[in-house]
Amino acid sequence: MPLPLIPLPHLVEPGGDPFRLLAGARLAGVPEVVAALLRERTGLSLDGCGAGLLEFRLAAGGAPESYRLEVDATGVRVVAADEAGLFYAGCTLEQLLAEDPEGWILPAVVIEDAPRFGYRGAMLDVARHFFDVTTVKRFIDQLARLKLNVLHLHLTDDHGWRIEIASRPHLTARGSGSEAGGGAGGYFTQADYVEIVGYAAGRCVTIVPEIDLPGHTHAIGLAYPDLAEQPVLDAYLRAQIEALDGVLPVAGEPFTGLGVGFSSLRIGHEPSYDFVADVLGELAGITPGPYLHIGGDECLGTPPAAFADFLRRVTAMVERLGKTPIAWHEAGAAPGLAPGTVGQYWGFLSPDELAAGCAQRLVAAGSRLVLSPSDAAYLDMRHPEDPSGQDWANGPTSLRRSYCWEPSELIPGVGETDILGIEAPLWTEFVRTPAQVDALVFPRLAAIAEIAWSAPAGAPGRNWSEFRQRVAGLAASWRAQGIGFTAVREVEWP
Ligand code: TNX
Repeated sequence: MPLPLIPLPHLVEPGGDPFRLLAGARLAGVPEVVAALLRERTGLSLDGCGAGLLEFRLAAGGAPESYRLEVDATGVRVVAADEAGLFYAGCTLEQLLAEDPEGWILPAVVIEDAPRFGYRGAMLDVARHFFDVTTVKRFIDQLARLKLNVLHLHLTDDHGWRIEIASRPHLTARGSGSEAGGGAGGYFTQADYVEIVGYAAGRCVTIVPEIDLPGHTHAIGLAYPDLAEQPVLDAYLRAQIEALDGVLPVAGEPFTGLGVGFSSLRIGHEPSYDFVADVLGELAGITPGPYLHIGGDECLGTPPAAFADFLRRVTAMVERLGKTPIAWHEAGAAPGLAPGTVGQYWGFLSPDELAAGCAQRLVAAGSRLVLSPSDAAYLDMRHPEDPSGQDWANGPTSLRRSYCWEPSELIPGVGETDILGIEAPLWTEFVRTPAQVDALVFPRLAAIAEIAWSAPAGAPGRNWSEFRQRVAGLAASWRAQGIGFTAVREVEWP
């Protein structure tokens, strides 16, 4: 059996006798989150009163986030390039922990490791259904342990506005009290958001907040009717909604349906830009990370010229705030985006012309891309063995489909250096509880994490048959964490 490591490290050389981890082992230089991880998993005090040493230290010169980990019978030695490297070495150690009748052991091994992509993300949609701070922290724990380093929070949509904006208090007072399918909704105060950002930073995770604009904005109309267009219900949008659930949007009333694309901010209206400036300004002020996501998807009722005008102005505004804008790939249809805008591709593994064209135009204009191919990386698609979840993206989505794709071969003309990273979004139209989150996210997030971190397929061990075995090897750790993963039939779970 291969060692149960996901994502697969760059280099793994198994050695001789294992290290036996006992209660008295000493932790030297081990980051507090890592020490807590090891204590929590093993139940050992690791108080330094007995035998065994786990020694972590920083050394200049390595690649960002890289580490070297050595385990032999005498103990563990880690050298890392930065804090993230120390943390990831700790995550690797936790995955290596195994139990035998006498207690905990770590197999002897030398590992050298560094990520392929700098942006390795997951997304949680807290707009369709709201998830509280505790649930978000738990999600951060889970993704960080797979060496993902971005949590994109989809904070606003037609169904609700989920982040307090002090200068625009009606947004949460009037725009946060509903959800897809009905429900109480909710929102993060700025203090909640700051708490999430801090918790994430402690696990080397950057929060990327998204305010979806100019579409997906029905909830803004509940708060500031003057800023919102009337819902566009042309023949196409009506037919689309009829096919989904028949719930039509009504201006000024909470939207609980499944339709998309009917809402827009009033683009030719100057107060809209004052509003966006207030919202993005406050958000930038509480977001230490480099990115602000401004949406840009599915503006089906917005004339193309108005859409382009809006994105040009708003990407420039984000840059003036000192942040890098990210927008869904539809932004590629708009000329004149601020240089450096990042595009997020959500087309299929076999791109249609429209999606590929948008992505290619972004790259031609100097943008880099985050890849979220919806039929491989969308966590809200259902598993083959479970009827819950969406299936519009060629669903159901097997673990194998999530795993077997190569980022640099996804979109013609978009190569390795054009790719900033990979992200797996969880949209929550049908997701209400933390248990449902677990069941959709696991095990597929492990596949996405490996694509984002590990060398391309073909490197030793970097293939589907070994991945299946390594995932099975992680089940014990996931169960210990209380993760209710879906036991997909493609894997022989222990
Ligand atoms: C498409 S992906 C959307 C979302 C939905 C999702 C459901 C994207 C940019 N837009 O609005 O929630 O499908 O799978």
